Amino acid sequence: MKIGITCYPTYGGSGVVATELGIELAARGHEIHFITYSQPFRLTGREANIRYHEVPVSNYPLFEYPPYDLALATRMAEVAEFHNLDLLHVHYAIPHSVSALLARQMLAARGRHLPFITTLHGTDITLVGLDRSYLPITRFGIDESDGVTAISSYLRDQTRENLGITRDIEVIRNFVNCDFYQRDAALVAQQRPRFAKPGERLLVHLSNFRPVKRVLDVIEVFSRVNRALPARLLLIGDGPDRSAAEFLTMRLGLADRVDFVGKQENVNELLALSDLMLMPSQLESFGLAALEAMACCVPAVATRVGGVPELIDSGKNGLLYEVGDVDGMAAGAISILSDPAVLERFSKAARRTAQDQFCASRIIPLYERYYERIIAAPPRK
Ligand code: GMT
Repeated sequence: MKIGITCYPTYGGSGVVATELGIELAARGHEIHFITYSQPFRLTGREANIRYHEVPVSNYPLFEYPPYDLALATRMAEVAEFHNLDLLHVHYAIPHSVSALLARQMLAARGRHLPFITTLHGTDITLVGLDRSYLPITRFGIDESDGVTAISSYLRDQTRENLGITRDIEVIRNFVNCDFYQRDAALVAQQRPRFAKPGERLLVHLSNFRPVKRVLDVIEVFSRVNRALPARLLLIGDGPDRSAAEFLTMRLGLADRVDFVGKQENVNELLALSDLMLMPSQLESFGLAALEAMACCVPAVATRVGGVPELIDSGKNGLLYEVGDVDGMAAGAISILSDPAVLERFSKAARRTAQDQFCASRIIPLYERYYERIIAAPPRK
C-alpha cells in the first residue's frame, strides 16, 4: 500500500508511534510518505521505502497566525496525487483530521478517492479536544474520518463520552519493536557504570516533562527510595517542568544522584541500563514510555490512570498507585528493588507482557488489515 502519514514530528508519544509505525510498515514493503512540518525526530531520512515531504508554511504580514492546517491540506492533496497514495493516516486529531478532510475533498472534486484514518492518542481527546474553541471541529474531523483508531479502550470510551461520538472506533494499542527494545547484557555491563556504581539501583523516567507527567513526583519518590537504599535516577527528556525538577533535586540535596540527560535518540539503550521506571503521570491514555521500558526488562511503578491498567497488571509486571501517592510509589519501588528475586520476577513479567501483547510483529498486521478494510470501503457520502 502507499500510505501518507501525518503527525507532530517533535518529541512526544503520538509522533513516536506514527514514526515507528511508518518504519515498520516500510520494512514490510509498503511505500510510506511522511507529510509533516519537519522530519520526525526518530527518522534518519535514509530508510528504504520512506519519503519525507515537508509542509512549507508561508507567512504574510496580514497573517497573525500562519494557517498551517491549510498548508498541510494542500501538501497532503499534492503528495497523494503525485504519488498515487491509497490512504492518509493522521495521528492526533487536531488539526490533522480536518486537514485530511480538506485534502480528501480537494481530490474528490477531481474524481479521485482518498480515504483517511485518524488515530486518537490522548490529549487530543482528554484535554485540547475539550477546549470549546476546538471541540466542535474535533468532533467533526473524527466523525468525517473514513476510519478511526484509539490507542486504548480507555481512550475509545472517553472519546464517546467526552465528545458524544457514536461511530465505530477500532482499538489498536501501541506497540514496541521487541528486537530493538531489549536488554543486551554486554551493553549494560559496558555502559551502566556511567550512571550507577556497583550495588546502586538505577531508576529511570522518560517523558516530555509536561505538567501532566508530574516530574516533581518522580523526584519525591526517588528521594524516598534513596533514603532506603543506594540509588540513582536517570531523567530522559526535556520540557516545561525541567527546571522545577532540577531545582527540587538541588533543594533535596540529590544533585549528585540524579542525571538529567535531556532529549536522547536511542532511548532503548538507556532504558535497558535501568532497574525500574517511574511514571507517576496525572493521565496517560496508554503510557508508551512504560511499554518501551518493559520491553527492555524494566518494570514500572506508575499511576492507575487512563489506559495504563491495560498495560500494567499491578503486582505482576509493575505496580500502580493513585495520582500523587508518592509514599506508596516509593514503598512499592523499595519493595521491588530491595529483593533481587522480586526484581527479576517483575523484570521478566514486564518483558513477557511486551512480547506477548504489544510487539510490533503482533500490532502492525492489525493496522494493515484495518487499512485494507478502509481502502476497500465505498467513499463516505
Ligand atoms: O503525553 C505525551 O507523551 C504526548 C502525547 C502525544 O499525543 O503526543 O502522548 C499521548 O500519546 C502517547 C502515544 O500514543 C500515549 O502513550 C500517551 O499516554 C498519551 N499521553 C496522554 O494521554 C497524556
